[in-house]
Amino acid sequence: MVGCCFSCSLWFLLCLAALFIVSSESALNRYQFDVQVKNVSRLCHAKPIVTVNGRFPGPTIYAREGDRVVVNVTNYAQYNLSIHWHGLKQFRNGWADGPAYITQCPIQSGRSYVYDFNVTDQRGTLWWHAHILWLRATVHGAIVVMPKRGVPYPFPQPDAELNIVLGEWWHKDVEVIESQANSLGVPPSLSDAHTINGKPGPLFPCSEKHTYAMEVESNKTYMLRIISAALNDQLFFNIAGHNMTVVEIDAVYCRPFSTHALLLAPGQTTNVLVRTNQVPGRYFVAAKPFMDVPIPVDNKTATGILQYKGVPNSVVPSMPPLLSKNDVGFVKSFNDKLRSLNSPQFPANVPLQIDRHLFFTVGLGRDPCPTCLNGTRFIGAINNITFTLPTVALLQAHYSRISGVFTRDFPDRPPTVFNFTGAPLKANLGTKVGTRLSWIPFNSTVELVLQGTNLVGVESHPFHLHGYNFFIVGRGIGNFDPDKDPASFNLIDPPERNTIAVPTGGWTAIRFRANNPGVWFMHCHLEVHTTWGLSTAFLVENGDRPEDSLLPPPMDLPPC
Ligand SMILES: *[C@@H]1O[C@H](CO)[C@@H](O)[C@H](O)[C@H]1NC(C)=O
Ligand SMILES: *[C@@H]1O[C@H](CO)[C@@H](O)[C@H](O)[C@H]1NC(C)=O
Ligand SMILES: *[C@@H]1O[C@H](CO)[C@@H](O)[C@H](O)[C@H]1NC(C)=O
Ligand SMILES: *[C@@H]1O[C@H](CO)[C@@H](O)[C@H](O)[C@H]1NC(C)=O
Ligand SMILES: *[C@@H]1O[C@H](CO)[C@@H](O)[C@H](O)[C@H]1NC(C)=O
Ligand SMILES: *[C@@H]1O[C@H](CO)[C@@H](O)[C@H](O)[C@H]1NC(C)=O
Ligand SMILES: *[C@@H]1O[C@H](CO)[C@@H](O)[C@H](O)[C@H]1NC(C)=O
Ligand SMILES: *[C@@H]1O[C@H](CO)[C@@H](O)[C@H](O)[C@H]1NC(C)=O
Ligand SMILES: *[C@@H]1O[C@H](CO)[C@@H](O)[C@H](O)[C@H]1NC(C)=O
Ligand SMILES: *[C@@H]1O[C@H](CO)[C@@H](O)[C@H](O)[C@H]1NC(C)=O
Ligand SMILES: *[C@@H]1O[C@H](CO)[C@@H](O)[C@H](O)[C@H]1NC(C)=O
Ligand SMILES: [Cu+2]
Repeated sequence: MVGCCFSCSLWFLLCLAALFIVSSESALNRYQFDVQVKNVSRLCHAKPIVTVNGRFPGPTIYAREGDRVVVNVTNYAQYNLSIHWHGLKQFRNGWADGPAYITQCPIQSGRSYVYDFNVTDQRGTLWWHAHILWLRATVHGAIVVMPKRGVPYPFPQPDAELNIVLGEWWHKDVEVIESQANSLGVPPSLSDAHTINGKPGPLFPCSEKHTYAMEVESNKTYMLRIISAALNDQLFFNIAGHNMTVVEIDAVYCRPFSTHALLLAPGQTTNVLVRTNQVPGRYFVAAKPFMDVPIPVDNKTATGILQYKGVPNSVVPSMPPLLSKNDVGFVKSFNDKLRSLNSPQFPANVPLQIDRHLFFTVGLGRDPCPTCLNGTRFIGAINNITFTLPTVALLQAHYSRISGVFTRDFPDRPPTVFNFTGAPLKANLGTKVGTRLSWIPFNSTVELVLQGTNLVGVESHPFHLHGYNFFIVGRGIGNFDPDKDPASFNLIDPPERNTIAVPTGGWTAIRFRANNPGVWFMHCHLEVHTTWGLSTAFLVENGDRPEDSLLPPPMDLPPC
């Protein structure tokens, strides 16, 4: 009896061990990325664009949680270039993060660099993109991190999965547009189309071949992995006749909820389940911008088609009800529904004791520019500091103790307190220009309030932090009140993500534990604002132990 029990439980333990071995086995996923120029045709025009492996969008990276990913990026284009793996935490491994002049010097024409990283403790939909100039307009693609083998999703297993990458398309060369706008100090021209998997759809001319169609079978559940690779526009996304169940944001499972539309800021990802339970037919899928202030925006709608199998192409698809450009009511209710799953398996480890309180004003301004059109140029600033990229990568300067590249005195608070979101201050206030980093001791808990400003106008700024996810514990309209607002923070199940849109004329409070040593860029993910200097970086110190310290740089790290 005892023996039997013993052998039973031994057998059980062996089984468990076998299971553990199976689920902890990690694979090596190798990719070759040839960055090359290719002539691509859209909207009746052909133009050369920078691509990876000649594809637009580029190839998808597949991995499982725990895997190692090795990508040999070879640059055959005329531009210096680097690639960022957006949302991958790159624990101790900033060398593989990718933002040019932050964690590495760019890969020069004709050279290669091997990005080598582990996908640790995260799973879901992320993406990769060029992180220099405006090259990410065409140099981007999906990253799909599957759960460990044998570990199910915390929601019903979908019958199939599809990736949907939203983007923006310009007739002209984006690099010409960017450099002309910069030399004149004015905003660059708006995109000419939005795209769904690289295609603008039939609302645009010459689009017969340029419409993304996803064929589906009736009565199945599809998981759509939706990525916003747009440069300057936040996008609504919906499907005619079908609701979506949101299950994941920025590669973090969330509390599921049903919705008829989504909002994605540039850089964000959202996984949804769609049940194909409608009359077999053809249904438009639409992406159009959200903009709640009178700032010019590319207001055109990209469409794709959800096509039930067997339905002929002659059937005219039905259009979903389009949200109005400034539907702040929808945006608020959508954001209110976003919560962490906060299950025993996926707890929301929100920092409760805060070591460091940061208050950053984020917004636009104007600085003198004698050579510009109006004698001034648009700038972005955080705490009145306009970030300038160095000519030596910050991470290398930090690791090799090269002095004179940056200072670590980024202020915790703005120099002056004013009515941040009050009447527009049209005056040319000017900013300090510099490469100043916010210095954070290892493993500190940080609360950062991002406060929008109205120095030339209010606007929603989607902020992205490299190296970390963070919890969005609070947000509001107007000025953050440090005495009153923390009382309404959600410290139980706040959404966790890597990119968050600070509301127009308002603030957002985020929390994270600084347990990943290195230099981590934080910036507005509107490319136009990053270009203007709406960015900064955190310098997170090493811990005491070797395993809490930055790894040494790889041998092939590109030189400047
Ligand atoms: C791209 O295609 C257009 C139209 O077919 C053509 O005029 C142009 O020469 C091509 N450019 C290159 C670099 O192949
Ligand atoms: C990366 O690719 C280039 C071009 O194919 C090749 O020359 C180089 O040897 C590769 N690097 C590694 C480490 O495989
Ligand atoms: C990836 O994981 C392997 C195995 O644990 C380890 O040897 C390697 O150093 C890790 N690489 C990085 C870049 O963290
Ligand atoms: C430049 O100045 C003119 C005249 O004051 C004004 O109308 C225009 O809007 C300004 N342009 C920009 C980009 O600020
Ligand atoms: C889908 O399910 C509905 C309801 O269960 C059923 O009426 C319909 O026939 C099914 N359609 C197909 C194509 O199986
Ligand atoms: C979508 O959800 C709304 C609100 O719950 C509901 O009224 C509507 O009937 C749903 N539509 C479909 C096609 O299920
Ligand atoms: C889109 O913007 C253009 C120019 O900014 C404007 O003329 C047009 O009326 C707008 N269309 C819609 C549907 O808002
Ligand atoms: C800030 O400005 C807004 C709008 O002009 C005004 O409603 C608010 O009362 C001002 N707040 C303070 C503290 O002055
Ligand atoms: C920002 O800094 C500039 C230059 O030091 C100064 O003139 C300006 O008053 C400051 N603006 C604010 C809002 O603090
Ligand atoms: C970071 O701090 C937390 C809370 O004090 C502690 O539990 C954890 O072990 C620390 N992590 C490291 C790597 O020191
Ligand atoms: C590429 O980078 C190198 C080294 O930083 C620099 O000398 C060169 O001018 C850059 N080329 C371009 C086209 O920007
Ligand atoms: Cu911005």
